[in-house]
Amino acid sequence: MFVNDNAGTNGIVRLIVLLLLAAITAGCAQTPQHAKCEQRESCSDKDRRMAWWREAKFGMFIHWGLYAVPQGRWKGEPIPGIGEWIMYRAEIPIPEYEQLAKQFNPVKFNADEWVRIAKDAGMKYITITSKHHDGFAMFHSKATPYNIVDATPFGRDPMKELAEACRRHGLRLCFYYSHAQDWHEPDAVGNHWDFPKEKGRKDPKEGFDDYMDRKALPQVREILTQYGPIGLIWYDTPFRITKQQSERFVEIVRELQPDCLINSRVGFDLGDYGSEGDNRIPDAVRPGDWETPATINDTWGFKAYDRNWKSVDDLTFKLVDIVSKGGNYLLNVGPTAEGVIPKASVDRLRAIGKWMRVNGESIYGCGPTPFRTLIHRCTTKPGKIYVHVFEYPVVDKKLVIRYLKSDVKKAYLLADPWRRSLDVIREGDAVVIPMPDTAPDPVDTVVVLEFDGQPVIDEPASAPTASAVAPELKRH
Ligand code: JFZ
Repeated sequence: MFVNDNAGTNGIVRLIVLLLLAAITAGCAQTPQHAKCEQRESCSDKDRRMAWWREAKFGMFIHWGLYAVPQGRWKGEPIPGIGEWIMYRAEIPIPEYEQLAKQFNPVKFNADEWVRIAKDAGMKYITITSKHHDGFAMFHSKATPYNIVDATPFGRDPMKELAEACRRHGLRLCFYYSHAQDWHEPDAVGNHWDFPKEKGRKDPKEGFDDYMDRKALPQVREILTQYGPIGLIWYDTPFRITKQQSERFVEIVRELQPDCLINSRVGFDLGDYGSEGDNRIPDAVRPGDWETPATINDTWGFKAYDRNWKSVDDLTFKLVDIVSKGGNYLLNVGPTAEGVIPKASVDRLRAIGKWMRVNGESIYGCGPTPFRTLIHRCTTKPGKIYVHVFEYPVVDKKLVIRYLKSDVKKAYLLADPWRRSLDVIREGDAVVIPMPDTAPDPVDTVVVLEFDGQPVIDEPASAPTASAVAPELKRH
């Protein structure tokens, strides 16, 4: 049909506007995580700041402090609960707990070794406790002498050594800082055994602003100025603080290191990304930027008698499960008071690293599964689906991927260095791939499906739910 000039011009203008809009939206939506962009800043600012973290996917959490000295026991008695809470659980008076500093001499601490352990596991960042709830600074602080350089025979600043080692090995260093709870301070939150007025209180803490001005903010300033660029500040347990107080903890980071990320536990939903409840993995894909902080056994800080180490299978499954749902995995180790990461942890991290060196492509920078049904855990890159096969042998030596409408251009195993094409058979709504007799990877064999453009998924509303069809969920 012949279109008159005017309409044609309008049409072209409209088309250009639409294309521009589409391009802008596509730019922002490249990763679906743009959803939480704050109104104050443009989407691209947030995306730019988040980029390294979205790529990294896997980080090391380290809980290390004076609590590693008693390692879960006080006066000969095992204290239940997580190791770094021993002061609280055993209601240890401040003067007694302070004595631990005199015994803290981690002569075996070697920053390069720790960073290498993280790097060999395939982790891209390290988040370490610069100050936990016990109030003891694991870095050189001028705000209070209650810090590792001034109060221990060790006399070194491990955060400085870690910062240098991270720079050498190309990892990002990030700091945990307990901003609200500080059991060493009468004006902070938490210590009700030395300061009985604290017991049972629910209202915002009187005097908290003084503690902030005297200790917390000066120390956050120190960790943001003494150690070079910091990847993120991991605040925790924002109990009984006001929105204004949370905002000041945000502002100081923005002022000193505008690119430094902040986790949601700063309070009042002011962070850049969400930290899930500890050790919790959502049931389904969760939009936005989030991470699961989790321990490798049942404690964060070292406890001598906690030997409930998760298996390599379990840890690898959790990593894939989290990435397939759109999150990051922040996996914790608790070094000893000598400065050693327990061998059981190192062994497991090394095994994950072995898997990551072959299969890291299916983790780093990956988006979540395109499927609503989690029959297989899948991760994605543009034009690619990585199908993770934990259950081997697959049924009838075949991998069946249902509800896949698009045709697969090429399928291959990440475990195959030659990336030889696998047969792909179309059977109704499913794609069927005959698999080798024995598992190419005993932990998780990754099958890559390549497509022309983005794959189209067609899942009927009646498709079975995740729990009904994911045997690996039951296994772990
Ligand atoms: C906190 C700390 O109290 C703990 O010692 C450790 O550092 C951990 C990583 O974080 O504990 C929490 C905080 C939040 C939740 C659970 C435990 N939560 O939201 O479920």
